[in-house]
Amino acid sequence: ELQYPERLNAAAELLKGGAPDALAVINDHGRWTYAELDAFSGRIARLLVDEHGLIPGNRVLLRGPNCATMFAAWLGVLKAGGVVVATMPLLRPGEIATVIERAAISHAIVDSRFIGDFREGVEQTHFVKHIVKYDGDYGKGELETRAAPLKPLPAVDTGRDDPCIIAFTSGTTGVPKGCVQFHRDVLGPCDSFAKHLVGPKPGDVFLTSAPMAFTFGLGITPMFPLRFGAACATIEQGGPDKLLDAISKFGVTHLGTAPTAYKAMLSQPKLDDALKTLRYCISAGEHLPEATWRAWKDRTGVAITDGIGSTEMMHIFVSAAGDDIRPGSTGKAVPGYEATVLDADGKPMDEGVGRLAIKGPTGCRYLDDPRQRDYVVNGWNVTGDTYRKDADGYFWYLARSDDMIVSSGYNIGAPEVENALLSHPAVAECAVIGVPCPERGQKVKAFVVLAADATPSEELVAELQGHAKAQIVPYKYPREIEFVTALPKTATGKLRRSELRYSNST
Ligand code: 3SK
Repeated sequence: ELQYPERLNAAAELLKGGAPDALAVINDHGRWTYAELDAFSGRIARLLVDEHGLIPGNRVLLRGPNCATMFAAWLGVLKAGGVVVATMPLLRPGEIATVIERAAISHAIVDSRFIGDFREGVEQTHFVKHIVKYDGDYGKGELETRAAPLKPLPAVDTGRDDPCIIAFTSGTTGVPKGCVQFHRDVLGPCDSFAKHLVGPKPGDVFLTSAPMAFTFGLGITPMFPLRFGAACATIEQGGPDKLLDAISKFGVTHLGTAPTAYKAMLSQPKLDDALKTLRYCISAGEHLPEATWRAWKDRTGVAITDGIGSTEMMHIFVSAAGDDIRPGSTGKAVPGYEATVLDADGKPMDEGVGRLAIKGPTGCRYLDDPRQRDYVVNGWNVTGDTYRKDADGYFWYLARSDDMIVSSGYNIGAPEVENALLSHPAVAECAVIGVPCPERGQKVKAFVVLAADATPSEELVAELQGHAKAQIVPYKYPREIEFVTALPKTATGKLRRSELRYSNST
């Protein structure tokens, strides 16, 4: 069990992870040591407290891509005892207004390139009294200039159970929910998943395509590297090409990104250069198809550590690394967590198929939301995923609980069909849903984004159907295939099958 002292400030703890002159952040604009990040975040805390009247518990919205200034702002808010609400840089004004209202934002620190939409969002609300702009890491914006002459504020005396983050879910299934995390919840994933499965150490360089607003990204940079004295590399946009460039440029050793990015990087010649330093890969955010895991291992020699986590639980709670990996399985409960599957009556089973449920050092605390009672049941955090637990405690993903297709009485997990299609070279991405069917109740339909060199045709439909039948039990093959140019996704890159279901519901 993870034990933390009653008085705890997560930012101060993280910054103790590295030697003062060790590298903490690196990007196209410069390098920052632990001492510099500590001082910069202390000055931002001073600015917020002395000049903007921030008191512990105030909620501070952050808006901008990952960079050293963003990390310093995040640490600065925590040092000041504030509560960070990091937002996806691409949120639209109406979505920003929802976050502002729900989280009762009083202060905001905004990258000046993203200020327009932000102000439009603010105008729709009665909150946000203080807005400070910064310039990414490009130069001397308002935040940097005003903070520069100030004396760094030491971290205020916060409690381990004081809120320090409100993270909004990405909204795959409806209105985003605000998840409240305490100071100890920032350290928990570092001291469970990161410590036991990843093992960061000084000299390592971490990179992610995910912004801090997605807690998967927040863990990869800056939480995990800082806790263990390693460094964070940052890029502003996380496409496969940019990831590969950054890996080579900054000597990245540890990468955390989504399955689609791993698949896309496989076809890039730049991958060879990246492999000079890259030695640890983490995948989350979506189920990692076994085909992608195997292709990545064959091409790079690196066995991706797959994991499932949630914004509610802060980070990954089921995973496996190294020799413990069983290809196709997400893994076992991460040390510190207990994981089970629940039967139809909500009872934990030793093995079998059911809803994945978790207990551990982190847990769901929705901000004023009745959906809390659906997520936490009898002390278990009940995820929306259906898994099979085997006798060895390994969890095998079947589907999001609402992605189960029932056709002629057979249960068909959408990802299983997607995995089969993805192993065909003509398929770049795909999504599978059940659509109404008079004979079968539902039938399997696939939406396919073709690889650049493939052309849609009736023949290709038949070929893909035949390919699927050869990979999985034939009754699961997609009876209908539609070629599309893109799939609907959330801001964090999760597939929105619900949107496809909605537009195919009649
Ligand atoms: O989607 C996931 O698996 C995940 C992982 C870590 C943190 C947050 C999330 C949603």
